[in-house]
Amino acid sequence: MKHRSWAEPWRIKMVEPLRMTTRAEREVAIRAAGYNTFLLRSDDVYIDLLTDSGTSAMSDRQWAGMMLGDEAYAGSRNFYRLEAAVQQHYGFPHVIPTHQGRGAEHILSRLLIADGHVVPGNMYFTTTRAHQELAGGAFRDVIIDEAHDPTSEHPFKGDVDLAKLDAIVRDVGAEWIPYVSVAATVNMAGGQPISLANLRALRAYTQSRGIRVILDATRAVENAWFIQQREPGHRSESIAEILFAMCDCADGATMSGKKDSLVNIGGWLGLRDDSLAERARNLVVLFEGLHTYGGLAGRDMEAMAIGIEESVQEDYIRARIGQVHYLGNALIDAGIPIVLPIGGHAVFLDAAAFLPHLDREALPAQALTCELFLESGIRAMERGTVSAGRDPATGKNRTPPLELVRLTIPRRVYTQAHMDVVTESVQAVWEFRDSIRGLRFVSEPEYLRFFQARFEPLPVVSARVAAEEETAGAAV
Ligand code: PM9
Repeated sequence: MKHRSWAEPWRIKMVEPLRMTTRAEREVAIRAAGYNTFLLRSDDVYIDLLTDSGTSAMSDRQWAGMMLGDEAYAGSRNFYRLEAAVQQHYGFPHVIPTHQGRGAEHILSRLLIADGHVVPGNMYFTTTRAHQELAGGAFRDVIIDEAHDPTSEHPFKGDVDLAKLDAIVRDVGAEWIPYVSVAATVNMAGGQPISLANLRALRAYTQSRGIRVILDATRAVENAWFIQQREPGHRSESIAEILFAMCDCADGATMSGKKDSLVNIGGWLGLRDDSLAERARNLVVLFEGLHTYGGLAGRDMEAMAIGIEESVQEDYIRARIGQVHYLGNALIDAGIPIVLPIGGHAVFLDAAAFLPHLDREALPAQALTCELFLESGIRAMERGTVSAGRDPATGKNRTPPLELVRLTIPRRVYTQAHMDVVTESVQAVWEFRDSIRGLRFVSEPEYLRFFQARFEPLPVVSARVAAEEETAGAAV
């Protein structure tokens, strides 16, 4: 036998029934949602692959921990449990809880970014960049070129291109760079990891120029698994050891515990610098809550402390990534274009290759999420033109090279049979892909438009076809 199974190291103790719907019901639902899967009611969804954020199934130990919540306003014992778990596994001496990841991003951005600052990073993330911009900064992408190519099989597409970073440092000056924002894994690139060698090289480069490194540790445990499996010299190291070594390359970290840490709510900001941490503790009181709860109940902090311990267990992470790769490999076998290599938390359909008859203005990835929902009640998320939003300086649409649909796998929630249904559904949509129409905006909110924008189907298959028809009509 070549491969041992990735089967889960847990069994199911409680189930949550799902509602099966008809196509007619789904047509009504998606129209009412303005063709935006974020605006669907979850009761209308069969398999929910919108996000892996806050959608994990907690363990019996975590649920038991919820009963140990110390709901004191100040100094809850659960805060000290969380603080100790973060210190042990992530290594940051100062731990400031927040209600979720963007709470930590908000505090950090207010603390470090001023007007005119430039924040280089290994590809943008929506909420992270929004907070950098709100604080007066401008994000600059320094990820390696391979990350923008869905067909490149580079094992560490999350790596920072140090030459690109150096060009920015020389251009604007190190004093205008509050920190380098480095994500592990890189969500918008397809859940792609950064190598430890690259993180260490980045650390050496930035240290010599007095620039901080801030890690987005949201899926750093999943990143550690890729380092263990793919990067020479790390096979015999534990996930916990690799995670600690990764964090050792950073001055601080923002964390959404809703992903790696297997909880439904929670996050934290980790820092090394004493005086910076003191200022962060003061700011958090304004926006989240006292620095020993940061917007969380005591029971939430307890669940996160236990989730951190569970997340670094080798059997858990092997099964977690194993399930994502099971789905990805099935789609590859079916000839569906997906982002390669398969990432850590999701399989990303390459909507540009799936629907080549649609130009980018026809929002192919958004259109594909709707077709998948209509076909079988599977909810996915657009990660392309709509998510990229507008440039705040010019007001123009950003045009990311990647136009993707994310099939995000919640942790410990769905079975292998659910993954098979997903594969069959994507295959069914693939069969009639040529007839899929594009979408256009009906309304667009100012911030993070992908969450709340509304759309309508284009009258013809795509804007390009419409233009061609018009030209042909004029010529007659
Ligand atoms: N990520 C996701 O679905 C949830 C909201 S955006 C659609 O992927 C990274 C890498 C994230 C992330 C959230 C946050 C923010 C920061 N960094 O959602 O505020 O993937 O806890 O975290 C989402 P919160």
